[in-house]
Amino acid sequence: MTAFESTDLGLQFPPDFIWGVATSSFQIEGAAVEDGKGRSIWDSFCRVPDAIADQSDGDIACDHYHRWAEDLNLIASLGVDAYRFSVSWPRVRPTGAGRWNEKGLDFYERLVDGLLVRGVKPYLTLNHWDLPDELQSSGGWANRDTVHRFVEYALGMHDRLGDRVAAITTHNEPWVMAMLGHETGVFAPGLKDRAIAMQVAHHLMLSHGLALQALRAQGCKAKLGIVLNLSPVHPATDAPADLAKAQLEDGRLLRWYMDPLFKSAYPQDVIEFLGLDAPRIEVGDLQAIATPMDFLGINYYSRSVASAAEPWDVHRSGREVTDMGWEIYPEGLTELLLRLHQDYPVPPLYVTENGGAFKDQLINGRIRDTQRTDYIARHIVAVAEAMRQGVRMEGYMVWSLLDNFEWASGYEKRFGIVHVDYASQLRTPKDSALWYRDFLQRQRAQRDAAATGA
Ligand code: GCO
Repeated sequence: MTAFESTDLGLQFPPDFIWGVATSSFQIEGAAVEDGKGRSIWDSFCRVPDAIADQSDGDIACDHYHRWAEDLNLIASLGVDAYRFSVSWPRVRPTGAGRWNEKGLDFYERLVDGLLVRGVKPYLTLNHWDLPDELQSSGGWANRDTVHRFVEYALGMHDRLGDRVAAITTHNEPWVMAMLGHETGVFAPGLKDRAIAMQVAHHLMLSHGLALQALRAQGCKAKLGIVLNLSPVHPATDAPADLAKAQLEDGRLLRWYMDPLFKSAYPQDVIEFLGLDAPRIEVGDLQAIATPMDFLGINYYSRSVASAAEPWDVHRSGREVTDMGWEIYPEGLTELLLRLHQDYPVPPLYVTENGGAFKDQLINGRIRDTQRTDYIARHIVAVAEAMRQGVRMEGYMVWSLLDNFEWASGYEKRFGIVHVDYASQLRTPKDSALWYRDFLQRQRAQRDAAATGA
């Protein structure tokens, strides 16, 4: 038995702390060309030979577009407070400009209303990577016009759902879209050009700020924020070259996004490193990016280790790694949250994603995924430790509700707390889901007992 087979971590979170589960549109919805949906850059990228490890695509995925009601029942059965999902931009506005697609909008209306009747708060993300393909043909995020198309999209979704969602996130992980999509090219749209990648990063941040301003001008009541993937970057050794590498990586991963959001400036050391690859910035852009937010979401999976000579071998630390080959390093989450709290005037923080891929075995209808439970529990403890040291935290969400399309890894990596049999689309809650449910039940019971003074 692992330390966390018990549901009592000896922790009591504040009564209004938000517990949730997260997914994203492209990874679960399927129905790639149904009801008027346009193609996204991920639909196209999946057709590039060898772009996806198992040569799969998002055409069916978890078939959530049709099974949404069953999935909402699953979510409700876990007893979570919130569900973080994303809207597929090309489903609601097929070419990213011009005509809106009523059937696509209806789907998200059903989803949001379905959450509300089940007592679950909708946390809506506008951009979890599936940009309309049509916009990519005119340069995608590298084209400044896309910034304005995004603001229109944000306003359109606000018109439809702004009165019912608890929170709106502009972008999920701008670093991933910019760097993996445009510098290393392992994600859609698959470009390999640093200057383009940095311009994309800037336009993503600019569109975030302008969307916030436009939404507020419309009287938006939902909380507004952005989600960043962040990690502490540790030098492999104390050698000056490793220290310098760690400093630069920290600049490119964390400060490149946090500094403009909270200090209205890009980090000077990174600008110098980029030289001619630095983005074009217009007057007023940095002020727009620094528009105040109601929350900041952090996606945390592992730490990062910088090594100047050769790539860091993750097995050197002797720690367990997940099926993604990511080192399990929960104390890195405490370290990261404390650092954000100390270095920046942050709004309340959420862990908007945290979880692990492991090799699950379905035996007699049961998945004993103790490693995943252990992973989640240890990271919840890490959040509690940050809070004990003074960090303002508002919520924690598990990635992911369902096994799903794990981008370039296809369906080979399973992050769900609920198992999906892709042939039959049967959902089976894993032991980690049952643990999470019981943990939340216990939190609520303690909360109620405290409230009645029992
Ligand atoms: C992410 C993505 C998820 C991934 C998860 C695991 O935001 O990086 O939101 O889509 O599936 O991070 O790699």
